[in-house]
Amino acid sequence: MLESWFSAPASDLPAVERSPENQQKVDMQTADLALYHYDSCMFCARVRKAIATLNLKIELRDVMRDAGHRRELEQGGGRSTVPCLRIGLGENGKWMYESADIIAYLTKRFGAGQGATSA
Ligand SMILES: N[C@@H](CCC(=O)N[C@@H](CS)C(=O)NCC(=O)O)C(=O)O
Repeated sequence: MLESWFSAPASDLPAVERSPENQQKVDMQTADLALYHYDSCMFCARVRKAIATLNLKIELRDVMRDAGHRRELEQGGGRSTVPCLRIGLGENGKWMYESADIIAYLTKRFGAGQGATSA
């Protein structure tokens, strides 16, 4: 079971395609998102794969390679667990933990049907 979990796709989503105008709008909407993660974290890998499938430009902040990113995560989100998606900036920023919640949030906000089509 564990093996199938590892080899399972991050989601059942088809790849997303957008017109240049819609992609530009989405890029603006993702400009204040950041994913705190690290390379060898399997939960992070699932989220990174969903981000790629959804064709999103989301800044990746590696907490193993950058102590500043780790500090931001601990201070902003309250704990060091990854993956964590920072949504928004400053005091209005929200910190979303749990890979499944992050994937569901991104899919609902940016998935096919939200100005995007499946490839
Ligand atoms: N249920 C969580 C599991 C997250 C998790 O266990 N992350 C590990 C890395 S793979 C972690 O950050 N552990 C260190 C910590 O919790 O501070 C999810 O799906 O996101």
